[in-house]
Amino acid sequence: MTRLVLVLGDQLSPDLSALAKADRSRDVVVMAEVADEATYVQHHPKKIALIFAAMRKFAATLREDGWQVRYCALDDPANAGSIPGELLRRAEETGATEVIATRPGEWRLIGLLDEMPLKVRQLEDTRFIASTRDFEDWAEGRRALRMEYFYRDMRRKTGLLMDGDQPTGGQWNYDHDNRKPAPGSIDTGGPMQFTPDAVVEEVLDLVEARFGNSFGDLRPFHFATDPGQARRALAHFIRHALPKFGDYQDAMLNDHRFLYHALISPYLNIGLLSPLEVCQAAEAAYRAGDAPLNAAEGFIRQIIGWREYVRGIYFLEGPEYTRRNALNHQRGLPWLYWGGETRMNCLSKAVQQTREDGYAHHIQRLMVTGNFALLAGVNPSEVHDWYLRVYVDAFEWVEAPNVVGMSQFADGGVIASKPYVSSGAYINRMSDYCKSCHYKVSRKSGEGACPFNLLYWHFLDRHRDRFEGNARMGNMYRTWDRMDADHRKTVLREAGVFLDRLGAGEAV
Ligand code: FAD
Ligand code: DLZ
Ligand code: SF4
Repeated sequence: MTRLVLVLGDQLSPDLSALAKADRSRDVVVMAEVADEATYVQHHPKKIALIFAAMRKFAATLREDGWQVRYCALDDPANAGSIPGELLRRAEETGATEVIATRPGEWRLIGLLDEMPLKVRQLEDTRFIASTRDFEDWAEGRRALRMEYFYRDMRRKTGLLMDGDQPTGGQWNYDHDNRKPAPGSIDTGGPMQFTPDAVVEEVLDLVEARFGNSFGDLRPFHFATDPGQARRALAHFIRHALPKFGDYQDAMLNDHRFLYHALISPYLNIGLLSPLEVCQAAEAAYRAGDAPLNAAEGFIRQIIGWREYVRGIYFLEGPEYTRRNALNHQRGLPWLYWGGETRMNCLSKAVQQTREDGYAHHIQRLMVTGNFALLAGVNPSEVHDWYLRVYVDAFEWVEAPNVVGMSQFADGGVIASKPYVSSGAYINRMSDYCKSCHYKVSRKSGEGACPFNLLYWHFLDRHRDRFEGNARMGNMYRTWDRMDADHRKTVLREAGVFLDRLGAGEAV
């Protein structure tokens, strides 16, 4: 009996568990570009283009490998518009009554597959190093789920940067050597870019016609859209940027959007690269003497540590996680996140880059756009919605824990032991943004004071009950309490005025 094998747009890996369980001589692969997936949030047009182009190329590869593939393009008149609809249509065509799927990376789609009138087997997504079960076992009985301990287990499990049972170099983590302030100049030309071929051009025209009005520039489009290109992009990063990845991981520069970052998250997340091959390439560069240990270890930690850890949290915490709001923040997302005018240079640069590239690096996401939303008390579900919409690498399993947990503290501290908030001083230390800003980062209050300086203390003051007892935050409260009482009043008043103006939709 023929079975259907579902391959989603972020499951483009030849070793996908659903394909491994299927039989290419009798089963039929179903792939579909569908309106429901393309519109459940208004994705960045570059993200839709990347997924559709990579899906089309993956379908061609599967056919070459002997699979029977029923592929439905978005503009096919027969398109049922949703994944369940397409499965039902193909079941009717083929007489199949059973679907083999790899569990999707989002509760929404898992639920839709569960409710189908066909038998759907949702298999573990084995493209991750830790299964959801492994993570549950690790989390069981622990009071705090700190990434660092999980990461050490992943090092032991993979053998990456291990010498016997000891971490290479004697330490698990070399962060004390990392995170230097922004360098004066950058000696890498940025990520590898690919000229669109005929398949990509056709998709770009389709996406332009259907989604051209969404936030985000579709063109120029330079992403890799098949595994061969993605591997070249990885090799380019390892050679040209990895050596300084650790040093400048947290730096931000007006004129250098990518610094020493890899720009491989979209490729990892849709299956063009595997986490293990990426980490093995970084370790090989270290072993060959081409990259220092702090860089290789820092990079590998992001992938087998953070990436695996946030996925574990997403599935452990359940479908309600995205609705958490531990700090009861209720403000609407300010218009400046959609490109509305702002004189804050750091935010303006991060949003502009996001619109143009569908990309901003980690510290821009965490300490600029995320920090500001948290300080301003924006409703975390609106923040979550924004991040899911604007980044090419955004899939809920990875986006939600980073936004709801790490960046907005809306999970009450499951991921972060304290909120990631900072005044303008941090942004000034790590970037050159403040030099060309309308506001003065050195001003704590009064005309032209940096809004981050005002909002930082406003945040701490309004959440005093919750955070004063936090061992990592006591110093901040002591500093605040030592300030002159009139200065404190002025700061709080000015922060309040700023927030009122923000709420009224004024350009700030
Ligand atoms: P690099 O800085 O070069 O890092 C290498 C790789 O490490 C990345 O490609 C990524 O796979 C992994 N990585 C690094 N940090 C994380 C992390 N915190 N969580 C998971 N993986 C990580 N990443 C996404 O893939 N999708 C998202 O939607 C996403 N949303 C984020 C939202 C916020 C508020 C924050 C703070 C972080 C978010 N991240 C997300 C994590 C991180 O910012 C991106 O993975 C990274 O910026 C991707 O760019 P890169 O490939 O150049 O990464
Ligand atoms: C993100 C996305 C988009 C834009 N379009 C499609 C699509 O048309 N067909 C498809 O199979 N998958 C698409 N995806 C990826 C899914 O939304 C993704 O599998 C889920 O969000 C789970 O991660
Ligand atoms: Fe951002 Fe403040 Fe610096 Fe301006 S002065 S760039 S608002 S941190």
